[in-house]
Amino acid sequence: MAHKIWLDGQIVDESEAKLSVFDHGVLYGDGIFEGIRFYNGRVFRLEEHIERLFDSAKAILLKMPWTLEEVCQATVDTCKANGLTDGYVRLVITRGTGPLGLNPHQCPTPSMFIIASGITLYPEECYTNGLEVVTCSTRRPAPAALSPQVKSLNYLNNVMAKVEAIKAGAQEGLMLNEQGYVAECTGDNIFVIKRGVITTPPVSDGSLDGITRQVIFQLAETLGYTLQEKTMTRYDLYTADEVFLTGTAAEVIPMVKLDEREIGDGTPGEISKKFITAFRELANSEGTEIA
Ligand code: PXG
Repeated sequence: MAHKIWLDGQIVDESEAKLSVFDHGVLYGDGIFEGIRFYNGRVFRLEEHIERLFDSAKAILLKMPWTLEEVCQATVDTCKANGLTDGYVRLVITRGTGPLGLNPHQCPTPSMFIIASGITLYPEECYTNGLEVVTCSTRRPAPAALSPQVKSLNYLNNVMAKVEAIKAGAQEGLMLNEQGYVAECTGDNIFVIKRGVITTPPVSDGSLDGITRQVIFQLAETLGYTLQEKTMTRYDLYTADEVFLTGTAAEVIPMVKLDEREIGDGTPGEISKKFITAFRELANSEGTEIA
């Protein structure tokens, strides 16, 4: 069935949801996005995602013509218009239409569109058997070049890393920062477990401060695990007992191999499994009602 798309205040058919070729989102990747999951008729962590969207807008000097509440409502309305109870909502805000040339001040009106659909990052069996990952030569750009906190429409860096991973026969790629320390995967944050202690790189090492990453911090407290932020090299991953990845699209997924080294015994670890279960329970039990 064709999607119903929220576009600049109206719900339209997918075939009618069109942008100008002069939109700076298309011409320069000048814009931002969010990806949010909804489970059981409820949008998970809606406010957190929309607040991050507004932070991205502020960072790129994009003045939002909608309030936070209006964007939350539009997100819920799009899920409802598509008759979905479970899926993935993708919000995109572009700088809008303007003449050729970088100057964003010549684009008076930003555009927003919202898609409610589904997303599958990895085959279902990877959630039970674990992911195989390779290190990419494509580095995460320095935070001083473009902050990884801005969810911008410039994802080529991550796309190229993903291509490397696929070419190597892996499902996901590990991205290092310019100093060679672990940053994150192409669309997921990373958590490493050694002797019961959970470690994740600080976001200053070049990762997005994922909403799912924050859920893991919360679950670690509930489940009684020590969680620390520490700069890591690949050695820390090769010698870990367990590793798992997190993201809205990815959810929580075990990683069992990196660069041909088995992590732990090469199967998803017990602590990772506890987090996967706890995440699913939480995601299915709270959120903003769609109905
Ligand atoms: N790192 C990067 C670079 C991301 O883009 C995450 C981590 C996880 O963050 P959250 O807040 O989702 O826990 C992301 C998430 C898509 C898509 O097509 C979006 C992401 C990842 C993969 C696909 O919408 N962003």
